[in-house]
Amino acid sequence: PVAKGEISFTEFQTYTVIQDYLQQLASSYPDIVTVEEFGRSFEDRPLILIRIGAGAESNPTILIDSTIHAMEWISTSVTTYIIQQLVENSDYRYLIENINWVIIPVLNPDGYEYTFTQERLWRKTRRPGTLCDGVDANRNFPYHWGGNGTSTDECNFYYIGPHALSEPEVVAFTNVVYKINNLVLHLSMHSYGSMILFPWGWTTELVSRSDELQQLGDAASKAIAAVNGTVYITGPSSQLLYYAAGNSVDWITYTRGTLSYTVELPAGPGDGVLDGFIVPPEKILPICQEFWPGLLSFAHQSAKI
Ligand code: ING
Ligand code: ZN
Repeated sequence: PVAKGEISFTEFQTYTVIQDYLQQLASSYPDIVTVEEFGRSFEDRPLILIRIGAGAESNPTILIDSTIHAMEWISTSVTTYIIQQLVENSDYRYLIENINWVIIPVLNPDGYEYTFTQERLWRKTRRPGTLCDGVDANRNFPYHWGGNGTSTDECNFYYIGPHALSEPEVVAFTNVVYKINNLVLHLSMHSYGSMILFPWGWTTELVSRSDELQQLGDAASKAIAAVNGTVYITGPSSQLLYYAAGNSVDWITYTRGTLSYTVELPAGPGDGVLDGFIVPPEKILPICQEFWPGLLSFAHQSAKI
């Protein structure tokens, strides 16, 4: 356990702990940090983002969202670690002087809370259904909604919801995106598979900036591998992983043309399909630390600094 307002990477943290940490950063570093409620979840939890910046409002913006899928706890840890480094490690002052950061550590707080209290491997939102509850919020975006890699069965992992944008978390996220000027990079943090994926999820056709997306992804994965030898493979999600229409990265690429990636962090050690989501606590910090140079590479290249 950590004291109120503090964070640690020796264990996974609840949404309350993360919110308290962000509020603490906002009060300790008021010149560079603001914390904002950008909406409410289905169960009325505050949806929280942190803005970090020490330069011009016109600086390029990098957007990171995490934990749209409840059980992918390592993504919450890595995103919180990124926030900590940007705010509290003065070595990286240049990153906040030259880039504005918008970071959402937990986009699906209802599901996240549920994984701590009821069902460790819950993925979806907590919207009640008839037979089964929850919507896959990463199939609920309004671009090729209901296409390849999705399900209309509410009991399925990849259930698209009653209509596109049915989930308040997705609506709130799209509204954040619409308001960002000069968006140069978006990362959506997931687990698992050690992959850096770019569009499209809905088709295997090539996306328009695919050479650039491949090059930045390869550079990031090289930087990550240099730390402990962990290899992240890079390529289009529909070719490397599976189809996933209606996801956030496809939608941002379509609406903004921004470089946008899904990051699949490393798996836990189990050999079952679902065990991969269970990362032992002692692996949290190494996974965060090895990802950090990858983030630096992405930041330098996308913002040209
Ligand atoms: N993976 C992503 C998913 O939503 C993905 C993979 C994302 C594929 C976006 C294509 C586009 O299924 C996990 N682990 O959730
Ligand atoms: Zn996911």
